[in-house]
Amino acid sequence: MLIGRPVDVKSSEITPESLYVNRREWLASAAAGAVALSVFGPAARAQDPQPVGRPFGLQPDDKPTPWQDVTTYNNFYEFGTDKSDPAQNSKNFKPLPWTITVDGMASKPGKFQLEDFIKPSTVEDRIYRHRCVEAWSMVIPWRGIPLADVIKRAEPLASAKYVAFTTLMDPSRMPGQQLGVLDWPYTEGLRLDEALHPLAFLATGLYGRTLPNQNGAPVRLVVPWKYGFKGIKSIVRMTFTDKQPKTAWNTQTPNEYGFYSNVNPAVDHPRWSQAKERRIGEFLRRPTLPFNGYADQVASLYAGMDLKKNY
Ligand SMILES: Nc1nc2c(c(=O)[nH]1)N[C@H]1C(S)=C(S)[C@@H](COP(=O)(O)O)O[C@H]1N2
Ligand SMILES: [Mo]
Repeated sequence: MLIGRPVDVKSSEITPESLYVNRREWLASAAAGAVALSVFGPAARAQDPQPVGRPFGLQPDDKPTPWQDVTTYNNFYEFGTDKSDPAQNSKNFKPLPWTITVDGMASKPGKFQLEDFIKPSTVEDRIYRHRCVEAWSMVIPWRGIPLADVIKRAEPLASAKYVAFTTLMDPSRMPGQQLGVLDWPYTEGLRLDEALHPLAFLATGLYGRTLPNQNGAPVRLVVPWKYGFKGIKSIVRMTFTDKQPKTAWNTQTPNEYGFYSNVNPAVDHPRWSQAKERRIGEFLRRPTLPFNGYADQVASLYAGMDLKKNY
């Protein structure tokens, strides 16, 4: 794993398709793509990477969502609000070099270069379910490190109760920030015990490759039992605090998005039901699971809390 290098793409990714796939294969995949696109969205292509990683909390009928979908159907408002915008508009974004500031209530705050922040010895591949608050879902093979690793290194004080995250603020590099859709920069937060849970993950890769810009390069949060918007992208700051942090979506629309945002089929969004979800690439909707299928691991974090009130 080459963290800290701008490219570890195979030459196949940067060569025009027609130069390395034989013509018959290319025509077949293009035709299959065209048919599938009309019903389900883009189909898997022959040259796409194979998923790697240990499955976490997958159901028997879960299979990784094709690379093509994971990298072209994105929410990343810094690069536009349509699902296809981030892949298009982040093409020229150069994430490296990247500095992360760790500050607030911790004994070992500091500023780190990405390659010092993400210790290669703890990098692993994990396949997680992903549930967007918009009632669609995916299964995504991430590469990264447990969030607990960087938190423990920072040595938060006993008085710290939360960790806040902030996305890069740079409207010249993130053109969506020139528009007032959100109160930029995007922010998120977790209670410290949630952040220390072994499932909470900092991703620097996808499908065994360097994280594409549209998925939050060079480092983003993944909290698989929560709605996808908790997974803040392109993180530049982590702050330990004793106050519940402000979050981008809660600030924008407080009656629709709470701080916890645990996946909960029993609590509808004010404008739509959360009982079911559409798995990207599938036609029929499937039932949504409490905590997105991770209840056995995480429900105890919320013992005694009213999860209808604390959504
Ligand atoms: N900075 C930032 N992070 C973000 C978002 C965003 O708009 N900006 N969108 C969130 C939402 S709503 C989702 S569902 C996930 C999508 O991640 P993916 O595109 O890798 O699937 O990113 C989250 N992280
Ligand atoms: Mo989302």
